[in-house]
Amino acid sequence: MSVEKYINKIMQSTMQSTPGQVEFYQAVEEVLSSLLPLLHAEPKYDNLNILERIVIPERQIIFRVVWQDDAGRIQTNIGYRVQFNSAIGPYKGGLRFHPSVNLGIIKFLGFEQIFKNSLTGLQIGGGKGGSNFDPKGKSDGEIMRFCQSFMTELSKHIGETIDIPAGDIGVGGREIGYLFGQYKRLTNNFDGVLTGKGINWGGSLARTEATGFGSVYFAENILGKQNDSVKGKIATISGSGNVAIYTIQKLIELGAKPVTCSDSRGMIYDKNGIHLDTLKLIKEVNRQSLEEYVIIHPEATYLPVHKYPENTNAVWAVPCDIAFPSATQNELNLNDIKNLHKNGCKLVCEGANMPTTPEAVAFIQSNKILYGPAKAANAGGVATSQLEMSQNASMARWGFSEVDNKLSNIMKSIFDLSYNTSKEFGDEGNLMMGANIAGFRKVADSMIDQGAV
Ligand code: NDP
Ligand code: 2IT
Repeated sequence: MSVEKYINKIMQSTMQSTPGQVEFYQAVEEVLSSLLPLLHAEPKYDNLNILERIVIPERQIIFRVVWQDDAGRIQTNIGYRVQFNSAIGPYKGGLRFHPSVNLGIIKFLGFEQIFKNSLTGLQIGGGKGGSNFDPKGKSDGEIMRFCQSFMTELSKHIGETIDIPAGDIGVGGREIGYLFGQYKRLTNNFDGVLTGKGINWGGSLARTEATGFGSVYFAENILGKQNDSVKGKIATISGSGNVAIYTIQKLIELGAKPVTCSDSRGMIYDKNGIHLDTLKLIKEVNRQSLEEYVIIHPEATYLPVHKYPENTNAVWAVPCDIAFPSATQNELNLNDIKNLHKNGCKLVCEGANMPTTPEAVAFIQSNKILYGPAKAANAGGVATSQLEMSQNASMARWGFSEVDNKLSNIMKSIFDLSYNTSKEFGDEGNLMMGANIAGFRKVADSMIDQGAV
């Protein structure tokens, strides 16, 4: 059977055995199709059935999460932890709390995490979890009771050398605190079992900033190869959460001008540059809608989602040199990339996981737009999580600049690895192909070393 037919067979059997998981199929299809040059060169992955194995999680845990709201009513959610691959280290990956969460979404994120974690060069396997719980509009007490109930089950499946969850959409420092408190109460252990912990109780400096900072460091590496940099560039950013905020901060620090941010209700365009303090106040302190921004800065404009032109994300219609999708999956489609291209955008660097639709990725590649694929560009977050684990295990504590320097070096080595791998397989500069092959090869070779498990 040809390699192309083999991949097609795996896609078919994945769709048959796990129906309805569209985001998962999208992630698998992207990885498998970019492995073609490797599979042609190396028959061992095919002969040893590595692809069949790698698309099936080692274990997936689905559980009921029951908690009581402030009115005394019993509420029920579904909890997930998908332990996808432990060939190169303990399962590692975030938890997402969002009403859209289902098994297919957690599996897509867990699958991406395998290769992302491999690219960091650190000993971490791939996993992901979460719940369809919606933190919006909940009181602190409700968030705490939900987190305690969620951890009551999750605690049976995790451990500092087994599986180490962290944050993702809807899970930040507050939620990690409640989850850690309950884990400690249940197990009587002060383990580094979660990352993204508070600085007073085992967290690492620079973990909060790491994904956004790392994404901008990755963009600097891409632009550096063209003797260019982010300095002086107009940047558009989607999202206004952890990744977006620290992407904006680093862009400002390096002399770029970020002019947009967004949330699920609308977007801000501030042609003078986003005011970081205002953004942090609205989102990190007050947890408000972005609409508040124009009350403080009336020169900026706010556009609600219902006024976006049909089938477009208005963030990507704003003229820019560089774009950082940093909210969620499939938030940048073919119309959006055409808008970006028309307006002269030269780089798309993915802070979010799988933010660009397959049609838009194809457009990026055929129009030679520079591209930082998510599993490389946003790997700074999980890499710094591993630096937190490392500090916990050795009872050490590193300063901010020490961690930030390590992060910057890791992002450079991910860029170099992806770039050199693209060159090795005959498509120099195709970082998506380079990242997928390099991430896959290390995991697949480790699976081969460890036998039929
Ligand atoms: P946050 O919860 O801090 O922020 C998410 C942001 O995206 C919010 O502004 C949110 O708006 C917006 N958003 C979420 N879902 C949607 C949606 N369906 N439509 C429109 N806007 C949406 O999450 P993070 O910043 O941590 O995560 C952002 C992305 O980065 C995700 O794809 C995540 O997987 C990825 N990522 C995160 C890492 C991390 O370390 N945190 C590491 C690597 C990747 P609103 O508040 O209105 O919902
Ligand atoms: O998608 C991701 O890489 C994350 N949400 C961070 C995971 C982690 O373990 O720090």
